[in-house]
Amino acid sequence: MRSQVVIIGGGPSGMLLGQLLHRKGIEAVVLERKTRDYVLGRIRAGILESGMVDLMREAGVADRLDRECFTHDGTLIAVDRDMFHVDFKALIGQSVTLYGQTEVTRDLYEAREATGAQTIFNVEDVTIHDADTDAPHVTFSVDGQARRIDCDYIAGCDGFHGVSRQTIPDSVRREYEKVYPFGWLGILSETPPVNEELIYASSERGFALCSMRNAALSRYYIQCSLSDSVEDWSDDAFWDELRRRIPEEAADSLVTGPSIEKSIAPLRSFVTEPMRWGRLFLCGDAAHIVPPTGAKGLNTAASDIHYLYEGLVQLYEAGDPEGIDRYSERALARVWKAERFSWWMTTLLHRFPDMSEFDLRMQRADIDFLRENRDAQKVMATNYVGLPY
Ligand code: RFL
Ligand code: PHB
Repeated sequence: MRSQVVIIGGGPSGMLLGQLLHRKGIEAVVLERKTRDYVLGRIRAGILESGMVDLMREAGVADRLDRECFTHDGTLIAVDRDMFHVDFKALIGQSVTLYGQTEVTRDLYEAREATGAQTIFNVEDVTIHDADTDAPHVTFSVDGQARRIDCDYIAGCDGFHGVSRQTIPDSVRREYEKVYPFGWLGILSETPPVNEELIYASSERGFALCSMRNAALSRYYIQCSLSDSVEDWSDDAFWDELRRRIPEEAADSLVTGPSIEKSIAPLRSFVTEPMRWGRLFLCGDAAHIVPPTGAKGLNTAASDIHYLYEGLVQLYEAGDPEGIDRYSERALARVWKAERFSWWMTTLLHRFPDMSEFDLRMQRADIDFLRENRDAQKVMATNYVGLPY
C-alpha cells in the first residue's frame, strides 16, 4: 500500500493534521494503537487558544465547537483565602475558549469518517523504516497480519510513549526534561461548576484547579503525591481536600457529587530536539510535554500541526520545501516559550516538598507582584491566551 503521508497516532494532533491535509487533497493514513472508543474516552484538556480554534475552523470541524463552546475573558488566581482576577479581555483584548479535548477529538473522528479517509485501529509493532532516505516506509501488524505502507513523509503524532521519537538516533536526538515531585488528581463530576471562570488556587496544602466542561459538568484537580493512587482518594476525601485549598466563598458554594472519572497525571516538562529527522516529523506530545498548569499541551500540539501542514501544502502545491525544512526551527521557537510559561505557572502555584522558608517567600512575592502589577498581568494574559503562530 502507498500513501503520501503516514500519520502515526490518532490523538488530536494526528487527526487534526489528517483532516487539514484531506481538505487540500493530500492523502494520509492514520495508524492508531488503541480503539476508537478508548481514544474518545480520554478526559484531558479543556482550554483552547484562538490559534487552535482557527485550525479547527480551517479543517471544517468547528460547527459544534462554535455552537457549544464557552468564551472565558479571564481567570481567577487564589492564594489561601484571597482571590484576584486576571482579565485577559481588558488587559490585551483577547479571550480563550473552553471546549474539551474529548469533544475536539470526537469532532475530528466524525469528520474523518465522513470523508472515508483511512484510519487503522489496534495497530501493533509500528516501525518506521528509512526515514532518512527518499523512500521511507512504515510496517505494523493488525489482527495478526503484517502490513506495510510506503510514503513520502511520516508525521509522528503518537504521544509521549510512542515509537516515532525513539526512531531518531541517539546521536541526533537531544532531550531536555524536568520531572516535578507531584502529580494532579483530577475528577469529572456532573455538578454545576463552582465559578464561571477557572480558579487556579495556591494554598499551603498544595495547588487546586476548578475547571469545567459545561454548565452541568465540572472538572477539578488537586496536587497530589506521586505515591498516591486513585484508590487512595474516595470522592468525599477529594471534595474535602479541594474545599480546604480554595477560598472560603468558593468552598461554601461548591456543589459536590459522585465522580464519573478520576485519574492521576504526573507532571513533567520535556522537549526533544530536533523535531524533524529526514522525512519524519514529530508533532505534539511525541516531541514535547508541559505540565498542565498553563493549559498549553494541546495548544502547542496545534501550533506544530499548523507549521507542518503549511510546510506540506507549500511542498505539494508549489514544490517548495522551505516550510518543511524550517519546521523544526519554527515549531521549537514556540514550544520553548510555552514550556517556559507552563514551568513558571507550575512553580508559582504548587507546593514543592523541599521548599525552604525563603522559597516560600519568593513564591509569595511573585504572586503578590502579579496581583498588583498590570504589566505582569499582561505578560501572563499574553502567554495564557496563546502566542501568535
Ligand atoms: P496524544 O493525545 O497522547 O495522542 C497520541 C496518540 O497516539 C497513539 N499511539 C500510537 N499509535 C500507533 N502506534 C504507536 N506506537 C502509538 N503510541 C501511541 C495513542 O494511543 C494516542 O491516541 O498526543 P497528541 O495528539 O499530541 O495530543 C496532545 C494532547 O493530548 C496533550 O498535550 C493535552 O491533553 C495536554 N493537556 C492540556 N493541554 C491543553 O492545551 N490545555 C489543557 O487544558 C490541558 N489539560 C492536559 C490537560 C493533559 C492532561 N493529562 C492527562 C496528561 C489536563 C490533563 C490532566
Ligand atoms: C481542564 O479543564 O482540564 C484544564 C483547564 C486548565 C488547565 C488544565 C486543565 O490549566
